[in-house]
Amino acid sequence: MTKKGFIFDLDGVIVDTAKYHFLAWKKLAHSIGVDFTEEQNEQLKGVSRVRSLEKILEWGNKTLSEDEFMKLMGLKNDDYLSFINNMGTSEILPDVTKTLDYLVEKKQAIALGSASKNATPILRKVELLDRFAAIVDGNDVSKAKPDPEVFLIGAKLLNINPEDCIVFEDSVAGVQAANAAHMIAIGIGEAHVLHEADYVFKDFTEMSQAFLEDLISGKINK
Ligand code: B16
Ligand code: MG
Repeated sequence: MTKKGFIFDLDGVIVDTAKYHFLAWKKLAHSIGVDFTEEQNEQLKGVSRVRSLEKILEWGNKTLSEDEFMKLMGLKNDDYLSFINNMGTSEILPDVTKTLDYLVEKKQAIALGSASKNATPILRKVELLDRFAAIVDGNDVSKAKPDPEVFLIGAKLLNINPEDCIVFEDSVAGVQAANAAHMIAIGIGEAHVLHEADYVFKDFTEMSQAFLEDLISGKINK
């Protein structure tokens, strides 16, 4: 049996940090007189920090000097980290730990593939860092999702061919990145939003052990 690589996105798959990004971006937007809604926050899922601020400025018709831009990014991240500091294991999304532990028990290779530059401290806070053989995050990539770079680096670090990797993603850009990497794309969220994924589950409680077993055995492939 060919060894498989399982690559997990972080925000929206393992933990719901979108709510903290929302609070931090809203405070920043208001500080420069720009409105910021939950709908707009949705559009920032899976999007890098730099690109997120660029989008907020576009929506508010604002321009900033390079210095102001960098300063605001720093302030946003400080705010975001103040929420992260209070995170604990109770914030892990349903059945994520069960799924990770099953894959560990089955000796599968597991990596993280996230746009966040705060991935390692978040995984440490929720006590899941030890489940991952490789972490690829916003500090390691030069091209953002939907570019496949983040997942291809993950496959390389796991020493598994991309075609033998399975990606769990909650964002449209992330699903597109998995497809571009020729990996099995499993959407976590709404089927009508993630329609480009090979399979979609509302969350990990809906994913059976038999399905995971079929991924491991290769019965399910791209
Ligand atoms: P940071 P993911 C993404 O994480 C978030 O979905 C996105 O909203 C955020 O802007 C991005 O990380 C960067 O996060 O500011 O912590 O570097 O979904 O790719 O795990
Ligand atoms: Mg995500």
